[in-house]
Amino acid sequence: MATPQQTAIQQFLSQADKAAKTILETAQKDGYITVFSHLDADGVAAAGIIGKALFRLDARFRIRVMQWVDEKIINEIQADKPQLVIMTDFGSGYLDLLNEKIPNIKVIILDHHQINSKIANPNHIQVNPHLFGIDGATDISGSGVAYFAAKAINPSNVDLAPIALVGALGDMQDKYEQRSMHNLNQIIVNDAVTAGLLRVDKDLMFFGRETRPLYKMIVTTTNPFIPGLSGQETETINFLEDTLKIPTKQGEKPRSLGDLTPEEKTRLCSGLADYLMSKGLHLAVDDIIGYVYVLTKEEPNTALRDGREFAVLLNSTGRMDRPSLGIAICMGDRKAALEEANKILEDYRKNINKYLGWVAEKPERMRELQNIYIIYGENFINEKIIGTVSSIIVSSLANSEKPLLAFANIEAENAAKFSGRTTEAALRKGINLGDVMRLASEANGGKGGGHNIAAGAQVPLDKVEAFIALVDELVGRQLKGEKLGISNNA
Ligand SMILES: [Mn+2]
Repeated sequence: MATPQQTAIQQFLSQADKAAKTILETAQKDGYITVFSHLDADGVAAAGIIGKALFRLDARFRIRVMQWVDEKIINEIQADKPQLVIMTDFGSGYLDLLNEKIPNIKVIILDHHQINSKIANPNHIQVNPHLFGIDGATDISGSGVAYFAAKAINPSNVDLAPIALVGALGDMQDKYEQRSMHNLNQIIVNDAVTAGLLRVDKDLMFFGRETRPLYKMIVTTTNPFIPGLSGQETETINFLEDTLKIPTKQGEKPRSLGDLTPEEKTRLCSGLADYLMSKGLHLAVDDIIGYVYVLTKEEPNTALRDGREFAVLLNSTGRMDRPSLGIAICMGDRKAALEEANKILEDYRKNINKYLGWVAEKPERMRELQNIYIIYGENFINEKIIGTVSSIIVSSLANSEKPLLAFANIEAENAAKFSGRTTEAALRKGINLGDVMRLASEANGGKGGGHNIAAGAQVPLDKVEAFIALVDELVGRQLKGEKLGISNNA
């Protein structure tokens, strides 16, 4: 007997098969295919996976990356009349719009976001885990859905499994025990390991294991914050070199965590555990250890070697208006594309630091309301980076029950873009930010939605204050245990 989970997976895979057949038929008839994808790490990875699969089919196609499905995309589709449109990492939130504007165009939607419609148009084939009761917030990402479609097109596309994993890491789906993956994501991990492209290790969870000097990684860690070492360069180097006898350099070159021998790693782990204990910290060593995903065919000491660093690199290309670089890397380009992407990543980090400094500078830039925090990014913060800024700031509010919203203006569209993040504490209280953002934006002439933990919305500029007030009220009602309307979580 199949378990309910196995049955759901089977149904999901046969839906991916259906999408694959349509893609194959279109390519065989030499039809023109337009791919639209979302501009975050997951969306860029999804576009790379589908791009590679189409390239291998010798199909005629082009890829466009954007923030959301809107009238501009629809107008473009109506003008170009491609034989097939593929949407990756978005689309399921726009079924009504597609049905209203382009009911006769073939569209394949490879998405993991909540589904907002009950309309079934046979021209619009949707592959989405929510259709089968699989959690799209944690168990598969947009690039994962694209991967299963690509694998159904041709089993040789399993070599794209590491890219699908990178997308899932970009969407922070490593939410299971010790940052492991689950369900469909675990199948992707297994595929990648079996193909000899991935190694899953248990290791220290500090970010930057391949590209950052070991001592720097410890100096800059804020999660966990290690008193006496975090922020203290000399102390950290002494701790590593003298106490633990771990050289921090090889010749002139600083060593990264990825460069350590297994013995040195064991020494580092137990050394850190002893150190934390001596400081009276209740942090178990298990709290700083988790699964890391090593892309074994990538060069050591590059961002592509570690799944999480790879995701940050892809995200930066999307956010900095260079998604084609990220897509090229996912499709196999290295050398020049990688060099260029590293520069983009550097600029991206500078931008984020600039924004974080700006928010901290004046209290009115981050305001505390009854039930939420709100960052007034207005014309200062780039709307494409607003989500990253709210993710970083919300991580410092972990014990607060108030979700965080941030917004930036998009003057050209006379609108404001909101990005919302829920804290762990708020999540435990039953906050579903996706519902809140959808209801509050629709009541104010905008649109929005997303997951319980992360959501977005766009509203007209003159409705910003009304929208904020309604979000504050709706969150307050959820905190009191009220269910809001009907959830779209199909
Ligand atoms: Mn996604």
